Amino acid sequence: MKKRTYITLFLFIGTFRVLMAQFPGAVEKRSSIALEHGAHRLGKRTDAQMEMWRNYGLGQFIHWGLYAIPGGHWNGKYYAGAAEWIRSWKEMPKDAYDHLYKQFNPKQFDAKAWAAQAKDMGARYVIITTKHHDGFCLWPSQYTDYTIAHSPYKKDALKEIVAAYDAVGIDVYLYFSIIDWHHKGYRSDVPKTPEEKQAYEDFKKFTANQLKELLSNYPSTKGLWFDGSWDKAWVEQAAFADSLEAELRAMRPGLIIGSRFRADEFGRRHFDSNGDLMGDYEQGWERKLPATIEDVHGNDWDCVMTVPENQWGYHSEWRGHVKTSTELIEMMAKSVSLDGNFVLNFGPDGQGAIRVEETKLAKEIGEWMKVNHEAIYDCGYADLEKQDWGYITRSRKSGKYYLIIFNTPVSGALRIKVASGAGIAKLYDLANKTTTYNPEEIHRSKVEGDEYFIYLKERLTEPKVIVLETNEKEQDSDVLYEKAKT
Ligand code: JFZ
Repeated sequence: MKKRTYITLFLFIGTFRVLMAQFPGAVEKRSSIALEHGAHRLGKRTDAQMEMWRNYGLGQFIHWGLYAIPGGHWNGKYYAGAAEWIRSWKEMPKDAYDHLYKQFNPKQFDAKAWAAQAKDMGARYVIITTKHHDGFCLWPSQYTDYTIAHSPYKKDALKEIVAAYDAVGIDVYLYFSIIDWHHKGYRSDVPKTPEEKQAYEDFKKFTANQLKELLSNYPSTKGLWFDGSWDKAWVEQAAFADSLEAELRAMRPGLIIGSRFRADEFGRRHFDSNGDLMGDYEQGWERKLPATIEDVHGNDWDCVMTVPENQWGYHSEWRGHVKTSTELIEMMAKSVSLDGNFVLNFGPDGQGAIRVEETKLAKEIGEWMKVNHEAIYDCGYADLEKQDWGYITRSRKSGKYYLIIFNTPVSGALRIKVASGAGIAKLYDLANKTTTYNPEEIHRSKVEGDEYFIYLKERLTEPKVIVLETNEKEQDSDVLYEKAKT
């Protein structure tokens, strides 16, 4: 290549990188292949229902099913996996598991108490397991007998849960596993013989029927949270899954479905062969968080999190690192600061009771949320330089910034860099609005005009929020929104 070509190329890449930097979440497209079953939309959804989802901040996950009865043990032996997977353990006789429904009679189950606790914690949406991998249905499905209707409990627990959460204003999303260990036609490997193929067709029809049944039985449902969609047999069903998704969306305009439902025609999951997200939000942040805004590629996303290492569904013996409420609050703050929602999992026991450890965490998170929810609800990525003392969120509605402080520096100086030329208008404690920091008194770096240092008088024992209002011209939320788009 000639020297001039090099220079042109260099300038071109330079310009491209500067342009990309304007859109922190933007991702370079890897290629552009014509896909029939890839992403059907580029960039975020802009409708009101998705905006509602985006603004939740905090959600609750509930894993509840037959696995709650053994609670991670069988015959006195401890199962080291996640408790809801116990059926797949060599020590667990399949037949014994498949008869557990005859014991499902949760005497302490009180949907209203669950909903009240979730409300008190500050959750604005709930994801509830309607059917996990074992295939047991928490609702009286007409397409199988393996349901709660045939348990001694008899009643429709899902209906009670949906009604209770609806009543307190928490939006309901239904978890549904494609994997179904109970259905005869279910396969993980691609079916080969004509008999197997026919059985799998029956399974597909059954899956579609159940999903339509759920949406028509529980019309207040805002979305579906899919799982167990990684098996080869299902990954091959790109065309079927794509048309089923379209049918479900047509049944309920505004329905929200994440990226863990279907693959494209080349077997790519979550992101299609062009690198574009399939579904309304990225559903791959499971028990982990993105490190930077670049990691989320300008998409909506949720993080689902367990308290210990060994349970989604109830495990009577928690092991591994058990997270504290402060750690969970930090994960929530980090999620929101990176434009995502944080969803904390609960695993009620076989009697339907939420264990005391989870109740305590919910209460502690709720106490913090009562004072500080403004920094979480309706907030997202702030587009200010990341600081080591914690996380910055910004209200999509008011444009206010929230400095959520977790680590007080030894120097006591909290650095903040506002948008160029913006200047600080107001700076005050969220918990105690009378504690204000006078911008004239806080040290302002002479080197860079937009850099400030706030000196805290106290050492923190819990995360604290400082509200920052700048002199930026009033931006409407569309402008804020545009910035995060790819
Ligand atoms: C799945 C289930 O197998 C599990 O029982 C639980 O319901 C959880 C919420 O979802 O487990 C997964 C799914 C995806 C990943 C990890 C565990 N993942 O993408 O890393």
